Amino acid sequence: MKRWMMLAAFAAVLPQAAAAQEVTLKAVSSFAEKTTFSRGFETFVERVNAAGKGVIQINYIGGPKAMPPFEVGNALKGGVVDLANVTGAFYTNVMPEADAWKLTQVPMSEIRKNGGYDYMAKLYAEKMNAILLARLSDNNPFHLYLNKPITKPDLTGLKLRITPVYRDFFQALGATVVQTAPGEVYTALERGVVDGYGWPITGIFDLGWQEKTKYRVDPGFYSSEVSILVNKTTWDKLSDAQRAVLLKASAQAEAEAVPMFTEEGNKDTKRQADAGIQTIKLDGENAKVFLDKAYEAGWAGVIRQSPEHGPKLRQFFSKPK
Ligand code: 173
Repeated sequence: MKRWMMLAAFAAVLPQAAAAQEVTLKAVSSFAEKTTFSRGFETFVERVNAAGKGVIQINYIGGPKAMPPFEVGNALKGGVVDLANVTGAFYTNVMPEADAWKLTQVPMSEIRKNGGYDYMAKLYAEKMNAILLARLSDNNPFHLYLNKPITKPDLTGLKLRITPVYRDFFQALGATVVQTAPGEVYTALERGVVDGYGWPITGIFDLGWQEKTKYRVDPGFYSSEVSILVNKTTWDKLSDAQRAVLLKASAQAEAEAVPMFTEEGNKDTKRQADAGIQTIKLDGENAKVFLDKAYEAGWAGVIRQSPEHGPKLRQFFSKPK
């Protein structure tokens, strides 16, 4: 009898024992390894691997050499990878609403409180089988970089490299657009295939684009979003202890995003000037038209792609009136 009871007790704890074993998650970045928009994620991986010994580990397979950026969303959804460092613009095929993150005018800390995060979380679960763990870039405006000058918010006659981030805005100002992954920008500039490109204030030095860039247009617009996503099936299987390691490193990473990108933005602004990139500063009424058009065309694009959710997201993400 005693023996039987001992066996039963063992059987009862067995599932927990199995769950308590170390698990290894596979991770990919949609930006090149060790560049501006991968660094926050790579720090996250290091921290998880240090804190998670015997509990949870991350196997980081790398950047676009491991997987093309525009395929990362589908790979995460299908569980080909468990974790991804990726921006919404790269997986609009899976979840068009994710591109709306670029339009946030309030910080993530506020969106986590005002219901915006919860609203998006439902869409991530339903459309992508995913959870957004942490936003790693914020307070990081995009800019238009050019090799031909402009004097007003009119891009007629210019051919520009884009992703979904810039498509509606640049087209609304009259540009012709061509979508490429970041890895193809240098060659497109070198061959004169494009007259310019959209990119945040930070990171143009990572792939040498300063060599092929004459002008940056100010003001910047929007706020770049790159986030850590986890596959929800993977997440649901983790133990509380395993989740705790990921959650702690996620909270730390998100808290660091704004101060880090504010500092990096200041540094790269100066570095661009030092590299001879001239600023085309639209001012007064021209700047206002440029920015108004950016948000108007941006939201129109999101709402066109998602008439059901776009207007709700606009309420959560916009500056309170
Ligand atoms: O490739 C891009 O221009 C892009 O969409 C993006 C988004 C966030 C950060 C950096 C680039």
